[in-house]
Amino acid sequence: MKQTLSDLAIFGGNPAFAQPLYVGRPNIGDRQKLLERINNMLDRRWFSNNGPYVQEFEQAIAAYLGVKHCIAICNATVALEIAIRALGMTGEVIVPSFTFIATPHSLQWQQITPVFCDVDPKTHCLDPRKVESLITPKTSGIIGVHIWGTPCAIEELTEICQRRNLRLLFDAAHAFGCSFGETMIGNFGDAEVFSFHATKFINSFEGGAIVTNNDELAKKIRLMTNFGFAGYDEVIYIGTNGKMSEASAAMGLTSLESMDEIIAANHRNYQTYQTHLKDLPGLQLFQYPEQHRQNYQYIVLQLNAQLAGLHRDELQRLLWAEQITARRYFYPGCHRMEPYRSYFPHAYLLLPETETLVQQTLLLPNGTTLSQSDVETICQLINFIFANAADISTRLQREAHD
Ligand code: T4K
Repeated sequence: MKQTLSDLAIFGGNPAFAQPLYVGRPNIGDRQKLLERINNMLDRRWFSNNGPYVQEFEQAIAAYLGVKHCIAICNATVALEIAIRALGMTGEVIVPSFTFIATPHSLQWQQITPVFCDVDPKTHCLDPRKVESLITPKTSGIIGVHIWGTPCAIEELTEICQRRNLRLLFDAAHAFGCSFGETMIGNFGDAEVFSFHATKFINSFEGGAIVTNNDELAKKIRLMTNFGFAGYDEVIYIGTNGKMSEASAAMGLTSLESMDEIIAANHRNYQTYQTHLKDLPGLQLFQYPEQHRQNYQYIVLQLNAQLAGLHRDELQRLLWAEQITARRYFYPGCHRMEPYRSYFPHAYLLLPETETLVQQTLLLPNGTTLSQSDVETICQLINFIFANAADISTRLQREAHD
């Protein structure tokens, strides 16, 4: 418990934690079950190319989501690239800039121009009211991102795409286990893409999946994922190698079996953060909408420096010194990263809400590796920092000048 400013690690005190706490610490699930699966895989000597674990993983996901087709992929970035290509997107595609760089890169990688659209400050997702003015004769589609697992404006984007004859893909990298009302994410647009990267609440070390209810599209995606092979020695399509390995699927299956416990841990931590971080000036904890199912993976703070008396970056430095590696997702915004900042140096003018969010958001650790007492310690620390915000900020600035 910190009593004076000198107790803060940044000013020479002992860090609150002996070991670093991370945003995106992997959940493992039942270790024995995983090792058993890996052993079976070794015995079978079948490591990739649509092996039994990959098939089981795909079936489990499709059944859980109530979706017709699931194609497991080596990661979500390649999954996005394949889905974009299979959907025939070309020219320009509208995307948010407030997302992980993989979203626009998956377009630019195949010479399609990502056109950045601003987000709704409440949901942090694409603002459908700002989408239509960005549509040009070159626009072939929209990629909505369910950021933090919150469904983006699915109905509005679907209506726009139907009316303007555009393809609609959802980057659901954050949204496995989440719903839009009663319907699971995975059932919307032309297709949706999940990530099972190590840092996601359900992980397959590296991994992703494309899900769709469109039979033709699913067939095309399967071919594209395996070089276009329709059988031995028969290639009927342009393709790449997007296959998931058996080891990844073994981890994915094991992770799926622990999904309820992982969500319960995330939810419990989220509620504890909620209880202890309310009423702090200038600080908001992102509220998950009650009407949808959530995985509660991301603990997203939004800090208004003027009201708090402390900038988000100062809070991040203070927390890192205490071994809490809070992350500034998605700073500085894709439009301010290369190659986009060179291509569109004035993009920020159309992205005021994104510009605010990238300056204000800070993510805190969550997941099964975090105990209740860890969360309470983090919250006590943040409360102490806020109670002394002005003094801390002054001292940080003075020390920076010394
Ligand atoms: N679309 C969206 C909206 C996404 O957020 C992402 C990925 C994608 C698409 C693409 O999905 P994938 O192609 O990756 O399947 C991390 C993840 O690598 C990335 O998957 C994720 N989003 C993004 C939000 O976060 P970085 O660059 O921040 O990773 P890194 O190495 O800094 O690690 C994040 C944290 O996790 C650190 O605090 C350390 C901890 N960590 C990480 C790994 C890999 C561990 O404790 N153990 C580990 O094994 O991107």
